[in-house]
Amino acid sequence: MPAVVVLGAQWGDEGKGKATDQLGDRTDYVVKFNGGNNAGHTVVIGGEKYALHLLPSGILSPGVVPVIGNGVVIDLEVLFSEVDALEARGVATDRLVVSSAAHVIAPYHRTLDKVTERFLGKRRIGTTGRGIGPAYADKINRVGVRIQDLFDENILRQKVEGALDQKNHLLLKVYNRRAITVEETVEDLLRHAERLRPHVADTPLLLNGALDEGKTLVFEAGQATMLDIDHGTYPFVTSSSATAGGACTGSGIGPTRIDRVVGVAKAYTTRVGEGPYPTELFDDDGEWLRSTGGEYGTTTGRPRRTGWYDAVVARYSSRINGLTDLVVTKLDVLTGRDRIPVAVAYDVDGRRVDEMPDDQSDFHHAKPVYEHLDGWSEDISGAREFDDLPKAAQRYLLELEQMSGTRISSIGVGPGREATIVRH
Ligand code: 2SA
Ligand code: GDP
Ligand code: MG
Repeated sequence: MPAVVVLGAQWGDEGKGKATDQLGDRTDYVVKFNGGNNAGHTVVIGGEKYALHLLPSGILSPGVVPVIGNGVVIDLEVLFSEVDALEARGVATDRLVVSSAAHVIAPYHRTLDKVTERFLGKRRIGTTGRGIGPAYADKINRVGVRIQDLFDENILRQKVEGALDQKNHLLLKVYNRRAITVEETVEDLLRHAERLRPHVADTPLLLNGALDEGKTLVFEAGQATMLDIDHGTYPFVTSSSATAGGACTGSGIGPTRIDRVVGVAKAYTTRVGEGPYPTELFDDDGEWLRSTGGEYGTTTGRPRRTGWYDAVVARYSSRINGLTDLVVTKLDVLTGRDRIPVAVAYDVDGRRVDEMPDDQSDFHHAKPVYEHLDGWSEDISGAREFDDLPKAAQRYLLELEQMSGTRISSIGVGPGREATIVRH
């Protein structure tokens, strides 16, 4: 498996961190290709819990080179506080490689993220407030600051001036906030430049060379398909390409080099932030899923919205990403239910719709059409083979596999590294 993409098949927090970590002992490089410290990936190793944001999950496996690709936006303060926290726990981080073409999150991006959300009021996106959207907006607007700009103060100053021109106008005239100076920004960005320098590289050259040598690379997505800037529930999305195509643009490798695309899906669904969510539960079942599944944001601590599995979303994800495999996580959370509803289609204003509506308004109006599958009551957290699972749990997975259109290659039955059933 030389090049594998691991991505979220729903709205995020499916357990991508654990899925990536599990490939660790067979992997040479783990490459983060989109997003930034909006992400939160939890990995539990030997009872020790690690929450990663900007660092690729590969940082926890000693033999793996963790790479932050050009598609990521980097908050340097967060990067080094994560590095320091891991070092303090005995995790070596000197192998980290950072793309010279990745963009930087500056303090004004964080400010703008927060004031924009406040300004949007009822129309807010429910962002993580980490400056992600404004940093990507500058990238697309061609006024972004890249990692390589940090190593030439004159260039950096010019870029920051360019970026602040319009922003100060906006901050002063529209948001009634104080202007941000070039000096304070440059000083802030330069604070970590020298520490960063030895980690910076031409990562597309590095990664293509590694593929030429037959090394194994895992491309780890932040967020998920339904939060993708192009294919998600726009405008309630993040600002980057979280789908399989993003692995190419965000790391500088061609699509012909990718061998497998693994979608990670929970055995139910969750969503953080605003936006449509057909199977969302507002009743005791929703609260039960939240408390049993521990569904609180890894980055912000926000309670996650919860709902039943949505096979329409899963089929859409399979299609958009060209999934070769599905990893179903958190099956253990569903233990103890008599019957488990699964959405197989939608009712949109009285019409049955079997595939993801192309029209966003239709998706906002979509009501789930449920099939009810049998549940199980046995503790499944110790299952390590498919046959160890109760028959009803096996049937639940086989139904999901059929409805979702992709083979289920692995199943999560607990947060720990070992709590996994590998099928293929
Ligand atoms: P942003 O900050 O601009 O990326 O927010 C835009 C939308 O993307 C959602 N988003 C996320 N959804 C799920 N998990 C994420 N990471 C954290 C986690 C979230 C947290 O692992 O739990 O701690 O709250 C993540 N990051 C961004 C976000 O909710 C908006 O809907
Ligand atoms: P990511 O953003 O996709 O990496 O997911 P998060 O780390 O934000 O959220 C997933 C949560 O589920 C974490 O707390 C994981 O430790 C936990 N988790 C992952 N797989 C399983 C599983 O199979 N069972 C249970 N009970 N928890 C899991
Ligand atoms: Mg997460």
